[in-house]
Amino acid sequence: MSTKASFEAAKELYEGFGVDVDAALSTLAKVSLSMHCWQGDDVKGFDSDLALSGGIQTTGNYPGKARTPEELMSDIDKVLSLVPGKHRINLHASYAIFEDGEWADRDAIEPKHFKKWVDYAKERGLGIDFNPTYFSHPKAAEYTLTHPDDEIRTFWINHGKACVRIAEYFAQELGTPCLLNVWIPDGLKDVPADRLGPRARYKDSMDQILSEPHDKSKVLVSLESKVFGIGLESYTAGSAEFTTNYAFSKGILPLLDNGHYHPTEVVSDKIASILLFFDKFALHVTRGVRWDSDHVLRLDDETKEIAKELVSNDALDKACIGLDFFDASINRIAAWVIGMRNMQKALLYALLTPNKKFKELQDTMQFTKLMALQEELKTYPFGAVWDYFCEINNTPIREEWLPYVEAYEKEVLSKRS
Ligand code: RNT
Ligand code: ZN
Repeated sequence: MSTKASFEAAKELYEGFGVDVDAALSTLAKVSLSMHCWQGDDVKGFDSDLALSGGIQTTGNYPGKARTPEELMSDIDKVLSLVPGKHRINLHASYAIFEDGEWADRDAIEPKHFKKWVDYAKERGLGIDFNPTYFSHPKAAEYTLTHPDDEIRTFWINHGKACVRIAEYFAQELGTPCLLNVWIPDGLKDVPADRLGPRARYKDSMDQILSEPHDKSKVLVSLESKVFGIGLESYTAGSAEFTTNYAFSKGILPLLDNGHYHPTEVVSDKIASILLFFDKFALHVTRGVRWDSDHVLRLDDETKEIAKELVSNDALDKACIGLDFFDASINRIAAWVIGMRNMQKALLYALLTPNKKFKELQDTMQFTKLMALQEELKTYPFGAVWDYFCEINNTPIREEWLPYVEAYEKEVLSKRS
């Protein structure tokens, strides 16, 4: 049976269940995901040869990682050709591109160091999101925006300000707002003597960064929380309470990374509360396995539940959906493609749910019917609708994307040493 014929049959079933399938497809086509550049090179960047620091860790040494901007751009192209829809790329400051022996430290980077990225994005019609890089740097050996030494703290404040200017440049050049997400690793391995001091300094540092003039409709600043990092198990200055309260008080966005909470806490349950108090917020969708391991996103229950919260609460316009994982143990292009397609599948799955009808069942306390229908919906022919979405968006259906990655590995990746 053709993809179209299977789709038509599936559509009939979903419509019988009260789902508008055409609306689901057109809504999904409009969702741009922000694809993190750092899956391509194990979060290495181009501004130094230092090992990854900040309590985060990539594991594995699958061959073929991108070593240059050209390689990374070519890899991103390959991924985007295998993912339906139009997306955005998410860069870190450490991916500045210096030419002719030039180099600038993090506090002195300028828009011109990202011109090649802008050219790249313009040619492809992509938006760019951005992140200051508060790790993998000699001055980030201990603390950054919470540093007790004013000189070092000022260096990192200036880095944040430089990034505000660069984010505005991206937004201006590309005609789409740039999400500028601040995450710092600052914390302690062992029981703190002072929990307040570092947080007070973090607050002051953020105030100073935000005082850098910028157009708030173009630069959307977000603050990402975390519960712990490797070697920073006992205390993280940027905890969930710190970042959410700070974001609320300053009118910036909170960013929720679903690897950054206690293991039984779920971001899917936090979204509704965020929605009641913020106009916009950001997500790093990832998969933590026992810890903030940043495994490749699978189509698992929590990913589906996050998507359901976004869709059923009409929040697709309010959420900046970014991905954040870095797996060096498998083909990195495949890792990206799997994660991106899974986020889209989760959204489609949510869009193919009669959310309004289910809410009504909840409100009228028809819990038996609700459970029965929720469970039956799980075996509806979702795959036929997903395949059709891929087909009409000119991307391979089902596992047909994999041979393209295998060919790219043979022709391109295997030649990188
Ligand atoms: C780290 C945070 C942060 C980073 C990236 C590289 O725990 O999740 O978002 O993963 O900025
Ligand atoms: Zn993150």
